[in-house]
Amino acid sequence: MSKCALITGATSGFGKAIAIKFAKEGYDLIITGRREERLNQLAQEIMDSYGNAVTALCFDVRNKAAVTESIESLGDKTIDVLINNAGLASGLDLIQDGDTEDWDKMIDTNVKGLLYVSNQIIPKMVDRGEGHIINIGSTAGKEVYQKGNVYCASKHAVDAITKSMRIDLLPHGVKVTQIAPGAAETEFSIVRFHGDETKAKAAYNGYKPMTAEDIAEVTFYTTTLPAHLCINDVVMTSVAQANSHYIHREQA
Ligand code: NDP
Ligand code: 8X3
Repeated sequence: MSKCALITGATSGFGKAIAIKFAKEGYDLIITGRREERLNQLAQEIMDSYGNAVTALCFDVRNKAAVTESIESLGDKTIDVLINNAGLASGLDLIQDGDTEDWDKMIDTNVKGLLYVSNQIIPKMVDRGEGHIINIGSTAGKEVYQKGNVYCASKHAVDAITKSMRIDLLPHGVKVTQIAPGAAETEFSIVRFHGDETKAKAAYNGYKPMTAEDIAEVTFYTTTLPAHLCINDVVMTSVAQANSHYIHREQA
């Protein structure tokens, strides 16, 4: 029987690339996101191209009741791999200039949303004595940088939650992995800059950033190891980036 992966935030970027990679490798999928048309289109494309079973669940991870209802609708379907990917940066401002609506979005999505989804799925993994949770963190969860304040805090929380999950789930055979990427060109910066495509593009000027497919390859790799092995943490960047502070940009 095919294994099944649930991927949050599959309507673009990493989540979409991860869905396609897992489908190519034979997984059945549950894909989620808020943009229903994109979600259904991806589900259809994957079913047509690879013949996998794909369930599309449209919900906002910030809405606890919607998360519960959507995941309960799956009944007793086994989820072998949960990929907590849905997330965003909203704004890039000094703390004194920050917009509390941006702060709410980031904390509610990146931290509380990840917890709401995990809360629905972890108990079933514990009952089965197996499963794999992969949380998409960030280099922003490893170091803070100017104007990163609340986004960095939310990704430091993902780092801490990942480590805590691994400790709490130790007796239950559930693997817990964090993937912590640096800069990758997706819709991330367009969202961060509230739709300003010029500012978004400038984030990748002068160097070759990672692609969503790079993250998908590495994410999938962490699921390919023998049952007794777990990759705990992957920090991955483009070769032009050392960490949150150092990116080597060629001058135009
Ligand atoms: P994208 O903006 O391309 O994708 C974000 C995905 O998250 C979309 O599918 C979006 O779907 C979903 N999402 C956002 N908010 C919600 C919500 N409230 N409820 C449900 N789904 C939501 O960005 P990336 O693919 O780059 O980002 C994916 C993850 O990777 C994020 O957690 C991000 O913080 C992290 N990351 C990104 C890096 C980068 O440089 N790109 C580097 C390191 C980490 P929809 O809008 O349809 O709901
Ligand atoms: C996204 C990478 O450097 O914009 O998590 O924080 S960065």
